[in-house]
Amino acid sequence: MRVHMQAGRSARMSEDVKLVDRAMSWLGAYGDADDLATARDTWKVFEANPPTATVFGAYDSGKSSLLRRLLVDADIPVPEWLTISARQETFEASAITYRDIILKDTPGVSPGSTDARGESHTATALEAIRTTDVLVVVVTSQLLTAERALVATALDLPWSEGALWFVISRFDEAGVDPDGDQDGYRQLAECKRRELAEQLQRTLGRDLKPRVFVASPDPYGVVGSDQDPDPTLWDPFRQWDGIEEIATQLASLHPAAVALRAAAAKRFWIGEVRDQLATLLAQEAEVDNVARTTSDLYARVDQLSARLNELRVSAHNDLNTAVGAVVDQAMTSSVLTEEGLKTRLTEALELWLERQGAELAALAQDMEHQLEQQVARPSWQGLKRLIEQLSVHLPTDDTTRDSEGINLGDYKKPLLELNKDLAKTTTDLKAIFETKSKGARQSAAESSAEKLSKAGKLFKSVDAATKIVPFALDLLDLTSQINNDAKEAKAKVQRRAEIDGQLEAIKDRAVAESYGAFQSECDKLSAVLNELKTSIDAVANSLDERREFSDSARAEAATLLQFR
Ligand SMILES: Nc1nc2c(ncn2[C@@H]2O[C@H](COP(=O)(O)OP(=O)(O)O)[C@@H](O)[C@H]2O)c(=O)[nH]1
Ligand SMILES: [Mg+2]
Repeated sequence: MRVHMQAGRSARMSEDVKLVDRAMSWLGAYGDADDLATARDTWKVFEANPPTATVFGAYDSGKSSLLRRLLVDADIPVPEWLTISARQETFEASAITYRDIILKDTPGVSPGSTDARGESHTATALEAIRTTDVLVVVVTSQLLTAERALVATALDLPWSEGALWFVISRFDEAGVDPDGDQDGYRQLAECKRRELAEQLQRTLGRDLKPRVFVASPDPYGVVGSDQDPDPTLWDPFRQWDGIEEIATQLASLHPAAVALRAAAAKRFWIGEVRDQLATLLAQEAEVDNVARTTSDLYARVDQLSARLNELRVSAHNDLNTAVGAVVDQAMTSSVLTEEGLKTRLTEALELWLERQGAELAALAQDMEHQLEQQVARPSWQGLKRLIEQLSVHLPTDDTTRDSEGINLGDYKKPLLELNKDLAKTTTDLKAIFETKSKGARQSAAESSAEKLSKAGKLFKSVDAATKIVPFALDLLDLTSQINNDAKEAKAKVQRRAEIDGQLEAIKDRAVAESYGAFQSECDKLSAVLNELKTSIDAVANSLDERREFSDSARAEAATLLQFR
């Protein structure tokens, strides 16, 4: 029988060791490196301790009184920090040696507390119970009240048998005076045990099988806040105050210490996994939000690209029409001078430039405006926050080998790269927003306010186009000289056709060169839009990778969190 029990226990323990290894690997791959290092330190310190029992619960439930009672009964001096009061008196988690084990006191939790002190008390208590072999949840006969959700979170871990205790304390105040009606008192105690079991089942959705004690550490408050009371003061109540049973159970902790400690290790590391996973999943919502923003942004940039392409086509058509009208007029004109053609052509090009330049400027301005709006959006700020969150704890050295032989660097690398990637692409994107949208604004300002100098550039192409005009006019002169010669009528028609050909060439050249200059302005804007698209794509890819990372973190954690 004994051999069987031991075999069962050691199988459970090696199961615990395997789970601890897997939890550590998971944390190496998906958790924060600094947090993991801190957890290792925390665990190492605790590992050196004797078996430890920690009291936990709402303030005023009688935690400190219970510890004092145990110490005084065992003739151990009560430390100065162990104070008893109706006020919130315990400020930090402190430990004291009790026989061959350690007892830890914790500040009372005050859930939903908005003041900083209450919050820090709760945090201190939660931190203290991460490292304990036995958790002693102390409640009054009201059972779990305001602290219920908080206790539920603390208990959302694989509690092994014997590691979780409840003390329904201050029971002399529960409603039946034990001195007058001991049977009634016992019945009420049974009733409360059942009620507590039901409450836990309801709250946690599973049966943790805690050991439940019903006790009164200081019946009727006879001792009150005395630090150094005479234990005989409690003698009249010992047969019903339930303290003896707790003391006996604490005394028998030591033989089970190894198994309890293995279970505590499992709980500790799985608790780390649970908390790190929660952090990852909290970031997931932010990632989704940012992903929506990036795809929205991509669509806007795409729209701007489409508008730019439309503008290219319509500007070309407009230019053809404008230059065509001048040349058509020249073709049908009987008096064609170089100056006249030049002036008309320049005029037409100027008007065209004014029209299409304004369109281009409006587009550039719109682009700048839209990008500015995007960057101001809360989800974009969310991206920045996300980057900060993800990179704030990144270790500088990613090749550290830990003492137990697990190469954390190898696990950490993908996350490290991913985060760097995300951080880099975002910086890139931000740089583009800051410099390129300014560039767009500049070119927009140029095309509207400094249109003259711009137009000057285009005039060069007008000059180039009209360079062939003198030759055409020479021909025209020749034509007019032979105008009266009927015999040369055929030649006249032929030369007129040659002139028309020259004019057609002027038209093509004016269109091509003017449009070329406009096109290069459009190209600049196009380049900015394309660069934006590339960067947005990179961010979107990083976000996708981040999501895959969270998904596999969740999937791999599932077996570790199976106890739920
Ligand atoms: N009637 C009665 N009062 C108790 C008992 N234990 C503690 N108290 C009182 O309950 C109050 C809170 O006790 P304390 O141990 O400081 O609770 P803690 O905040 O959980 O540490 C104090 O006023 C104690 O005197 C008990 O068994 N019976
Ligand atoms: Mg206290």
